[in-house]
Amino acid sequence: KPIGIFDSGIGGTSIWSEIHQLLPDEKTIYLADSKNAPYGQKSKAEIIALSCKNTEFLLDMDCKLIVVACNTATTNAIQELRAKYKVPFIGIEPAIKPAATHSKTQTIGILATQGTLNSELFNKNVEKFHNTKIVEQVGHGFVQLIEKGEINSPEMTTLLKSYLTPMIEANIDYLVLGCSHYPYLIPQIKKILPAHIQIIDSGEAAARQTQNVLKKKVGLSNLKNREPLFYTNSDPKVLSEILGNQYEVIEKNF
Ligand code: DGN
Repeated sequence: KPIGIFDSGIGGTSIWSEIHQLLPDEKTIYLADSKNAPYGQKSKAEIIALSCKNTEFLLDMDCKLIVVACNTATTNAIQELRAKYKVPFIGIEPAIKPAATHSKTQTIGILATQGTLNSELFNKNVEKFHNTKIVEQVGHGFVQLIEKGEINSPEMTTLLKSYLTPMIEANIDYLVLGCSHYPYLIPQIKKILPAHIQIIDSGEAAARQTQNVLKKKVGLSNLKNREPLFYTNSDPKVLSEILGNQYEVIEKNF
């Protein structure tokens, strides 16, 4: 059976690619709910409803495990998803722990959506690291630009500079990317941040956790056809481009 992966758009492909690299024998189905992106400013109830809709689409395709490749959906809806459906769910959360543990300046920066930074799950996690100063910044505008394929636009550079400059001034030595869209901005971010500031995202950890759960609970794949499938309810071109135009993208109204 396949692994199902969804995000409020194309950003979760950053998580998909880590999973695909670590588990090349697994068949994956990726669902981009770009029509409803961004989830970042939606209410908790709306995020739960959309996450259920995405999950049901993937369950109809017989997925054995679901990866919620979206911090906003994880921090707002994963408890409800786990309570409602029988399959295991892997979520992604901002990697505060490794950043706070390794920070020498005891100051770290986090970029995420409003929905993630406001969530109870995120705030409970942050409370554990009260010795670390956490400079929070909502990535207003990032998801919309990435969904339009404008990763390297001058507008993006301006936004990045305005969000990162106060973090540099606050003396952060780790920057946590708390949204699955943001790893696509790493080359741009590296041009702005001084070299000693480390950037952390959650992709690799999510892939390792997926592997563990498959081994312990669900079982590894024995499918012959492992070609990944990609679905979107918006313009397939943008999803196709972010995947390096290597895969066919299926447009479906869901
Ligand atoms: N990719 C989503 C996340 O990780 O939070 C955010 C996208 C959005 O809908 N704002």
